Amino acid sequence: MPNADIYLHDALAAFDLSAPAAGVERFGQGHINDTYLVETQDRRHYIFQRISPVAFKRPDQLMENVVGITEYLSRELAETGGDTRRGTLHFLRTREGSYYYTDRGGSAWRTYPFVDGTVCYDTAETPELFAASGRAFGRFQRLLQGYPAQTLHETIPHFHDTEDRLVKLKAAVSADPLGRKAGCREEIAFMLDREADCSVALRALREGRLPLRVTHNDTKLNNVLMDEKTGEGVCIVDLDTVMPGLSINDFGDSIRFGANHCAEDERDLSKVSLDLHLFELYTRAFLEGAGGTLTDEEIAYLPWGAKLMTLECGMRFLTDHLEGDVYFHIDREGQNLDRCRTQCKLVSDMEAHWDEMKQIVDRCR
Ligand code: ADP
Ligand code: GN1
Ligand code: MG
Repeated sequence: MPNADIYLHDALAAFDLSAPAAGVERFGQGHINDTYLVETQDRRHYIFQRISPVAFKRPDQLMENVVGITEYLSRELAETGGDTRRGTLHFLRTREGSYYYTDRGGSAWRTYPFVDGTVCYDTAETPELFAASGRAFGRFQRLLQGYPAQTLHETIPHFHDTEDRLVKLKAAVSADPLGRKAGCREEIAFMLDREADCSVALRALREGRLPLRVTHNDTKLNNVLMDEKTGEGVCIVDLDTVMPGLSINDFGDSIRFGANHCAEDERDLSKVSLDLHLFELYTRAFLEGAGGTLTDEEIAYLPWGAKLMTLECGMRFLTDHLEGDVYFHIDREGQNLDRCRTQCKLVSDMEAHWDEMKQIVDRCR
Protein backbone atom coordinates (compact mmCIF):
# COMPACT_ATOMS: atom_id res chain seq x y z
CA MET A 1 0.00 0.00 0.00
CA PRO A 2 1.46 3.42 -0.89
CA ASN A 3 2.31 5.70 1.98
CA ALA A 4 -0.54 8.23 2.06
CA ASP A 5 1.68 11.05 3.31
CA ILE A 6 3.73 11.10 0.10
CA TYR A 7 0.79 12.42 -1.86
CA LEU A 8 -0.90 14.50 0.81
CA HIS A 9 0.62 17.77 -0.40
CA ASP A 10 -0.34 17.06 -4.01
CA ALA A 11 -3.87 16.42 -2.81
CA LEU A 12 -3.91 19.66 -0.80
CA ALA A 13 -2.82 21.59 -3.86
CA ALA A 14 -5.48 19.99 -6.04
CA PHE A 15 -8.44 21.41 -4.11
CA ASP A 16 -9.79 24.90 -4.20
CA LEU A 17 -9.48 25.74 -0.48
CA SER A 18 -10.16 29.19 0.96
CA ALA A 19 -6.38 29.69 1.56
CA PRO A 20 -3.17 27.61 1.43
CA ALA A 21 -2.64 24.99 4.14
CA ALA A 22 -0.75 26.14 7.24
CA GLY A 23 -0.76 22.87 9.25
CA VAL A 24 -1.71 19.23 8.84
CA GLU A 25 -2.09 16.39 11.35
CA ARG A 26 -3.44 12.84 11.32
CA PHE A 27 -6.90 12.75 12.77
CA GLY A 28 -9.52 10.45 14.27
CA GLN A 29 -9.74 6.76 15.09
CA GLY A 30 -11.26 5.42 11.87
CA HIS A 31 -10.09 1.94 10.84
CA ILE A 32 -10.40 2.40 7.08
CA ASN A 33 -9.53 5.73 5.47
CA ASP A 34 -6.44 7.89 6.10
CA THR A 35 -7.81 11.03 7.72
CA TYR A 36 -6.07 14.39 8.24
CA LEU A 37 -7.10 17.65 9.83
CA VAL A 38 -5.86 20.64 7.84
CA GLU A 39 -5.70 24.23 9.04
CA THR A 40 -5.49 26.88 6.35
CA GLN A 41 -3.77 30.25 6.61
CA ASP A 42 -7.17 31.92 7.07
CA ARG A 43 -7.66 29.63 10.12
CA ARG A 44 -10.34 27.42 8.65
CA HIS A 45 -10.32 23.67 9.22
CA TYR A 46 -10.84 20.90 6.72
CA ILE A 47 -10.88 17.13 6.85
CA PHE A 48 -8.73 15.56 4.13
CA GLN A 49 -9.10 11.87 3.42
CA ARG A 50 -7.42 9.30 1.29
CA ILE A 51 -10.15 6.77 0.53
CA SER A 52 -8.96 3.26 1.35
CA PRO A 53 -8.24 1.44 -1.91
CA VAL A 54 -8.39 -1.88 -0.06
CA ALA A 55 -11.96 -1.31 1.10
CA PHE A 56 -13.30 0.68 -1.85
CA LYS A 57 -12.57 -0.43 -5.39
CA ARG A 58 -14.62 2.26 -7.17
CA PRO A 59 -14.01 5.69 -5.60
CA ASP A 60 -15.83 7.32 -8.54
CA GLN A 61 -19.03 5.47 -7.67
CA LEU A 62 -18.48 6.01 -3.97
CA MET A 63 -18.18 9.78 -4.44
CA GLU A 64 -21.28 9.83 -6.65
CA ASN A 65 -23.17 8.15 -3.77
CA VAL A 66 -21.94 10.43 -1.01
CA VAL A 67 -22.38 13.64 -2.98
CA GLY A 68 -25.93 12.58 -3.88
CA ILE A 69 -26.70 11.76 -0.26
CA THR A 70 -25.26 14.94 1.22
CA GLU A 71 -27.09 17.11 -1.33
CA TYR A 72 -30.32 15.29 -0.54
CA LEU A 73 -29.75 15.72 3.19
CA SER A 74 -29.14 19.45 2.68
CA ARG A 75 -32.48 19.79 0.91
CA GLU A 76 -34.31 17.73 3.55
CA LEU A 77 -32.74 19.76 6.36
CA ALA A 78 -33.67 23.02 4.61
CA GLU A 79 -37.29 21.89 4.27
CA THR A 80 -37.55 20.78 7.88
CA GLY A 81 -35.84 23.80 9.41
CA GLY A 82 -32.64 21.88 10.21
CA ASP A 83 -29.06 23.19 10.19
CA THR A 84 -27.95 22.80 6.56
CA ARG A 85 -24.41 23.99 7.28
CA ARG A 86 -23.50 21.72 10.21
CA GLY A 87 -26.10 19.00 9.75
CA THR A 88 -24.38 17.29 6.82
CA LEU A 89 -20.98 17.04 5.16
CA HIS A 90 -20.26 19.34 2.18
CA PHE A 91 -17.69 18.02 -0.25
CA LEU A 92 -15.39 20.50 -1.99
CA ARG A 93 -14.39 20.30 -5.63
CA THR A 94 -10.88 20.17 -7.05
CA ARG A 95 -9.65 23.03 -9.22
CA GLU A 96 -10.70 20.86 -12.15
CA GLY A 97 -14.24 20.58 -10.85
CA SER A 98 -14.24 17.00 -9.61
CA TYR A 99 -15.22 15.88 -6.10
CA TYR A 100 -12.07 13.79 -5.75
CA TYR A 101 -8.42 13.90 -6.74
CA THR A 102 -6.51 10.83 -7.87
CA ASP A 103 -2.86 10.85 -6.79
CA ARG A 104 0.04 9.40 -8.78
CA GLY A 105 -0.23 6.17 -6.79
CA GLY A 106 -3.84 5.77 -7.94
CA SER A 107 -5.57 6.62 -4.63
CA ALA A 108 -8.52 8.97 -4.41
CA TRP A 109 -8.64 11.96 -2.03
CA ARG A 110 -11.51 14.17 -0.95
CA THR A 111 -12.03 17.06 1.41
CA TYR A 112 -14.82 18.77 3.33
CA PRO A 113 -15.02 21.39 6.06
CA PHE A 114 -14.45 20.24 9.63
CA VAL A 115 -17.76 20.70 11.43
CA ASP A 116 -16.95 23.36 14.01
CA GLY A 117 -17.92 23.03 17.63
CA THR A 118 -18.24 19.25 17.49
CA VAL A 119 -16.56 16.38 19.29
CA CYS A 120 -16.40 12.73 18.43
CA TYR A 121 -16.33 9.95 21.06
CA ASP A 122 -14.81 6.49 20.96
CA THR A 123 -16.74 5.34 24.01
CA ALA A 124 -19.93 6.83 25.39
CA GLU A 125 -18.72 9.02 28.23
CA THR A 126 -22.26 9.50 29.50
CA PRO A 127 -25.53 7.65 28.86
CA GLU A 128 -27.01 10.91 27.52
CA LEU A 129 -24.34 11.06 24.80
CA PHE A 130 -25.10 7.53 23.72
CA ALA A 131 -28.82 8.29 23.60
CA ALA A 132 -28.08 11.40 21.52
CA SER A 133 -26.15 9.29 19.02
CA GLY A 134 -29.17 6.96 18.78
CA ARG A 135 -31.50 9.84 18.02
CA ALA A 136 -29.07 11.08 15.36
CA PHE A 137 -28.78 7.70 13.61
CA GLY A 138 -32.55 7.15 13.82
CA ARG A 139 -33.12 10.61 12.36
CA PHE A 140 -30.59 9.92 9.60
CA GLN A 141 -32.59 6.90 8.55
CA ARG A 142 -35.83 8.90 8.62
CA LEU A 143 -34.34 11.74 6.55
CA LEU A 144 -33.21 9.28 3.89
CA GLN A 145 -36.55 7.47 3.76
CA GLY A 146 -37.43 8.94 0.37
CA TYR A 147 -33.95 8.69 -1.18
CA PRO A 148 -33.99 6.88 -4.54
CA ALA A 149 -32.26 3.67 -3.42
CA GLN A 150 -31.91 2.35 -6.98
CA THR A 151 -29.43 5.18 -7.79
CA LEU A 152 -26.97 4.02 -5.13
CA HIS A 153 -23.92 1.99 -6.13
CA GLU A 154 -22.98 -0.94 -3.93
CA THR A 155 -19.66 0.44 -2.68
CA ILE A 156 -18.70 -2.81 -0.94
CA PRO A 157 -20.54 -5.81 -2.38
CA HIS A 158 -22.04 -8.14 0.26
CA PHE A 159 -21.10 -5.69 3.01
CA HIS A 160 -23.55 -6.92 5.64
CA ASP A 161 -24.12 -10.31 4.06
CA THR A 162 -23.38 -12.30 7.21
CA GLU A 163 -23.64 -15.63 5.37
CA ASP A 164 -20.99 -14.46 2.91
CA ARG A 165 -18.80 -13.15 5.76
CA LEU A 166 -18.78 -16.66 7.20
CA VAL A 167 -17.85 -18.13 3.81
CA LYS A 168 -14.94 -15.67 3.65
CA LEU A 169 -13.85 -16.60 7.16
CA LYS A 170 -13.87 -20.29 6.25
CA ALA A 171 -11.74 -19.54 3.18
CA ALA A 172 -9.22 -17.63 5.32
CA VAL A 173 -9.13 -20.51 7.81
CA SER A 174 -8.43 -23.01 5.02
CA ALA A 175 -5.76 -20.86 3.38
CA ASP A 176 -4.18 -19.78 6.69
CA PRO A 177 -1.49 -17.81 4.80
CA LEU A 178 0.43 -16.72 7.91
CA GLY A 179 0.00 -19.81 10.04
CA ARG A 180 -2.13 -17.89 12.55
CA LYS A 181 -4.95 -20.44 12.70
CA ALA A 182 -3.39 -22.36 15.56
CA GLY A 183 -3.55 -19.23 17.74
CA CYS A 184 -7.28 -18.70 17.32
CA ARG A 185 -9.00 -22.08 17.24
CA GLU A 186 -11.45 -21.10 19.98
CA GLU A 187 -12.59 -18.00 18.12
CA ILE A 188 -12.94 -19.91 14.84
CA ALA A 189 -15.07 -22.55 16.59
CA PHE A 190 -17.19 -19.80 18.19
CA MET A 191 -18.07 -18.45 14.75
CA LEU A 192 -18.69 -21.85 13.15
CA ASP A 193 -21.02 -22.82 16.02
CA ARG A 194 -23.25 -19.88 15.04
CA GLU A 195 -23.60 -20.66 11.34
CA ALA A 196 -27.41 -20.89 11.59
CA ASP A 197 -27.62 -17.41 13.16
CA CYS A 198 -25.94 -15.89 10.11
CA SER A 199 -29.11 -16.51 8.06
CA VAL A 200 -31.72 -15.12 10.44
CA ALA A 201 -31.98 -11.53 9.16
CA LEU A 202 -31.16 -12.41 5.56
CA ARG A 203 -33.95 -15.00 5.53
CA ALA A 204 -36.40 -12.43 6.92
CA LEU A 205 -35.32 -10.08 4.12
CA ARG A 206 -35.67 -12.76 1.45
CA GLU A 207 -39.12 -13.65 2.74
CA GLY A 208 -40.21 -10.01 2.71
CA ARG A 209 -40.56 -9.70 6.47
CA LEU A 210 -37.81 -7.06 6.70
CA PRO A 211 -37.72 -4.20 4.15
CA LEU A 212 -34.65 -2.95 2.33
CA ARG A 213 -34.03 0.71 3.18
CA VAL A 214 -31.33 3.28 2.59
CA THR A 215 -29.11 2.73 5.61
CA HIS A 216 -25.76 3.97 6.89
CA ASN A 217 -24.25 0.54 7.60
CA ASP A 218 -21.41 1.79 9.84
CA THR A 219 -23.14 3.38 12.81
CA LYS A 220 -20.31 3.47 15.32
CA LEU A 221 -20.41 6.19 17.93
CA ASN A 222 -17.35 7.79 16.33
CA ASN A 223 -19.24 8.25 13.07
CA VAL A 224 -21.49 10.91 14.58
CA LEU A 225 -20.26 14.36 15.50
CA MET A 226 -21.72 15.68 18.75
CA ASP A 227 -22.18 19.33 19.64
CA GLU A 228 -19.51 20.20 22.21
CA LYS A 229 -21.91 22.39 24.20
CA THR A 230 -25.30 20.66 24.02
CA GLY A 231 -24.12 17.04 23.54
CA GLU A 232 -26.68 16.54 20.78
CA GLY A 233 -25.83 14.70 17.55
CA VAL A 234 -25.02 17.26 14.86
CA CYS A 235 -23.74 15.46 11.79
CA ILE A 236 -23.43 11.86 10.65
CA VAL A 237 -20.10 11.18 8.94
CA ASP A 238 -18.46 8.23 7.19
CA LEU A 239 -21.09 7.92 4.48
CA ASP A 240 -19.03 5.54 2.32
CA THR A 241 -21.23 2.55 3.08
CA VAL A 242 -24.61 4.23 2.73
CA MET A 243 -26.38 1.62 0.64
CA PRO A 244 -29.64 -0.28 0.60
CA GLY A 245 -29.61 -2.32 3.81
CA LEU A 246 -31.46 -3.32 6.97
CA SER A 247 -32.51 -0.82 9.63
CA ILE A 248 -31.79 -3.43 12.31
CA ASN A 249 -28.13 -3.44 11.24
CA ASP A 250 -27.82 0.32 11.80
CA PHE A 251 -29.32 -0.18 15.23
CA GLY A 252 -27.19 -3.23 15.93
CA ASP A 253 -23.83 -1.82 14.91
CA SER A 254 -24.29 1.06 17.36
CA ILE A 255 -25.11 -1.38 20.16
CA ARG A 256 -22.08 -3.51 19.29
CA PHE A 257 -19.74 -0.56 19.61
CA GLY A 258 -21.35 1.65 22.22
CA ALA A 259 -23.47 -0.35 24.68
CA ASN A 260 -20.51 -1.39 26.77
CA HIS A 261 -17.74 0.38 28.63
CA CYS A 262 -14.68 -0.90 26.81
CA ALA A 263 -12.68 -0.17 23.72
CA GLU A 264 -13.19 -2.52 20.79
CA ASP A 265 -9.70 -3.98 21.35
CA GLU A 266 -9.85 -4.34 25.16
CA ARG A 267 -7.66 -7.25 26.22
CA ASP A 268 -9.17 -7.77 29.67
CA LEU A 269 -12.33 -9.58 28.63
CA SER A 270 -13.67 -9.60 32.18
CA LYS A 271 -14.40 -5.91 31.63
CA VAL A 272 -16.36 -6.44 28.41
CA SER A 273 -20.13 -6.81 28.75
CA LEU A 274 -23.36 -5.59 27.25
CA ASP A 275 -24.83 -2.79 29.36
CA LEU A 276 -28.59 -3.39 29.28
CA HIS A 277 -29.31 0.10 30.57
CA LEU A 278 -27.40 1.59 27.62
CA PHE A 279 -29.17 -0.88 25.34
CA GLU A 280 -32.54 0.41 26.54
CA LEU A 281 -31.54 4.07 26.27
CA TYR A 282 -30.28 3.59 22.73
CA THR A 283 -33.37 1.62 21.69
CA ARG A 284 -35.69 4.41 22.88
CA ALA A 285 -33.57 7.10 21.26
CA PHE A 286 -33.16 5.31 17.92
CA LEU A 287 -36.92 4.70 17.68
CA GLU A 288 -37.58 8.31 18.64
CA GLY A 289 -35.20 9.56 15.94
CA ALA A 290 -36.65 7.20 13.36
CA GLY A 291 -40.04 8.71 14.17
CA GLY A 292 -42.36 5.84 13.26
CA THR A 293 -40.55 4.72 10.11
CA LEU A 294 -39.80 1.21 11.43
CA THR A 295 -42.37 -1.58 11.01
CA ASP A 296 -43.41 -3.79 13.94
CA GLU A 297 -41.41 -6.63 12.45
CA GLU A 298 -38.27 -4.49 12.21
CA ILE A 299 -38.65 -3.50 15.84
CA ALA A 300 -39.07 -7.16 16.83
CA TYR A 301 -35.81 -8.00 15.05
CA LEU A 302 -33.73 -5.27 16.76
CA PRO A 303 -32.05 -7.71 19.19
CA TRP A 304 -31.03 -9.77 16.17
CA GLY A 305 -29.52 -6.66 14.60
CA ALA A 306 -27.35 -6.24 17.69
CA LYS A 307 -26.27 -9.86 17.83
CA LEU A 308 -25.64 -10.24 14.11
CA MET A 309 -23.64 -7.05 13.70
CA THR A 310 -21.46 -8.11 16.63
CA LEU A 311 -21.01 -11.65 15.36
CA GLU A 312 -20.32 -10.43 11.82
CA CYS A 313 -17.82 -7.82 12.94
CA GLY A 314 -16.05 -10.48 15.02
CA MET A 315 -15.84 -12.69 11.92
CA ARG A 316 -14.45 -9.81 9.89
CA PHE A 317 -11.76 -9.02 12.48
CA LEU A 318 -10.85 -12.71 12.66
CA THR A 319 -10.70 -13.02 8.86
CA ASP A 320 -8.42 -9.99 8.67
CA HIS A 321 -6.21 -11.36 11.44
CA LEU A 322 -5.82 -14.63 9.51
CA GLU A 323 -5.17 -12.76 6.25
CA GLY A 324 -2.45 -10.56 7.76
CA ASP A 325 -4.29 -7.35 8.77
CA VAL A 326 -4.82 -6.07 5.26
CA TYR A 327 -8.18 -4.36 5.81
CA PHE A 328 -8.53 -2.79 9.26
CA HIS A 329 -5.82 -0.37 10.41
CA ILE A 330 -3.84 -1.79 13.33
CA ASP A 331 -1.21 -0.26 15.55
CA ARG A 332 -0.01 -3.46 17.23
CA GLU A 333 0.21 -7.10 16.27
CA GLY A 334 -2.73 -9.20 17.33
CA GLN A 335 -5.04 -6.20 17.55
CA ASN A 336 -7.60 -7.67 15.15
CA LEU A 337 -7.67 -10.89 17.19
CA ASP A 338 -8.21 -8.84 20.34
CA ARG A 339 -11.04 -7.01 18.58
CA CYS A 340 -12.53 -10.36 17.56
CA ARG A 341 -12.40 -11.57 21.16
CA THR A 342 -14.36 -8.59 22.51
CA GLN A 343 -17.03 -9.25 19.88
CA CYS A 344 -17.26 -12.93 20.92
CA LYS A 345 -17.61 -11.87 24.54
CA LEU A 346 -20.39 -9.42 23.65
CA VAL A 347 -22.23 -12.04 21.58
CA SER A 348 -22.08 -14.49 24.50
CA ASP A 349 -23.39 -11.79 26.79
CA MET A 350 -26.26 -11.04 24.43
CA GLU A 351 -27.11 -14.74 24.31
CA ALA A 352 -27.15 -14.84 28.11
CA HIS A 353 -29.49 -11.82 28.24
CA TRP A 354 -31.54 -12.55 25.13
CA ASP A 355 -34.96 -12.56 26.81
CA GLU A 356 -34.20 -9.31 28.62
CA MET A 357 -33.15 -7.70 25.35
CA LYS A 358 -36.44 -8.74 23.77
CA GLN A 359 -38.42 -7.45 26.75
CA ILE A 360 -36.59 -4.11 26.63
CA VAL A 361 -37.39 -3.68 22.96
CA ASP A 362 -41.05 -4.52 23.64
CA ARG A 363 -41.14 -1.89 26.40
CA CYS A 364 -39.72 0.73 24.04
CA ARG A 365 -42.24 0.25 21.24
P1 ADP B 1 -13.03 6.07 8.57
O1 ADP B 1 -13.80 5.46 7.43
O2 ADP B 1 -11.60 5.76 8.51
O3 ADP B 1 -13.64 5.70 9.86
P2 ADP B 1 -14.28 8.69 8.89
O4 ADP B 1 -14.92 9.33 7.71
O5 ADP B 1 -15.17 8.10 9.90
O6 ADP B 1 -13.16 7.65 8.38
O7 ADP B 1 -13.38 9.81 9.58
C1 ADP B 1 -12.53 9.49 10.67
C2 ADP B 1 -12.84 10.40 11.84
O8 ADP B 1 -12.62 11.78 11.48
C3 ADP B 1 -14.27 10.37 12.35
O9 ADP B 1 -14.48 9.30 13.25
C4 ADP B 1 -14.39 11.72 13.02
O10 ADP B 1 -13.79 11.70 14.30
C5 ADP B 1 -13.52 12.62 12.16
N1 ADP B 1 -14.28 13.42 11.19
C6 ADP B 1 -14.65 13.02 9.96
N2 ADP B 1 -15.30 14.00 9.32
C7 ADP B 1 -15.34 15.08 10.15
C8 ADP B 1 -15.85 16.43 10.05
N3 ADP B 1 -16.46 16.88 8.96
N4 ADP B 1 -15.70 17.26 11.11
C9 ADP B 1 -15.08 16.82 12.23
N5 ADP B 1 -14.55 15.57 12.37
C10 ADP B 1 -14.68 14.70 11.36
C1 GN1 C 1 -14.81 0.19 10.11
O1 GN1 C 1 -14.46 3.11 9.04
P1 GN1 C 1 -14.79 2.83 10.46
O2 GN1 C 1 -13.62 2.77 11.36
O3 GN1 C 1 -15.85 3.82 10.91
C2 GN1 C 1 -15.64 -0.64 9.14
C3 GN1 C 1 -16.93 -1.06 9.83
C4 GN1 C 1 -16.61 -1.87 11.08
C5 GN1 C 1 -15.74 -1.01 11.99
C6 GN1 C 1 -15.28 -1.78 13.20
C7 GN1 C 1 -16.01 0.47 5.56
O4 GN1 C 1 -15.50 1.37 10.44
O5 GN1 C 1 -17.70 -1.86 8.95
O6 GN1 C 1 -17.79 -2.22 11.76
O7 GN1 C 1 -14.56 -0.56 11.28
N1 GN1 C 1 -15.91 0.13 7.93
C8 GN1 C 1 -15.76 -0.41 6.72
O8 GN1 C 1 -14.79 -0.89 14.13
O9 GN1 C 1 -15.41 -1.58 6.55
MG1 MG D 1 -15.45 6.17 10.68
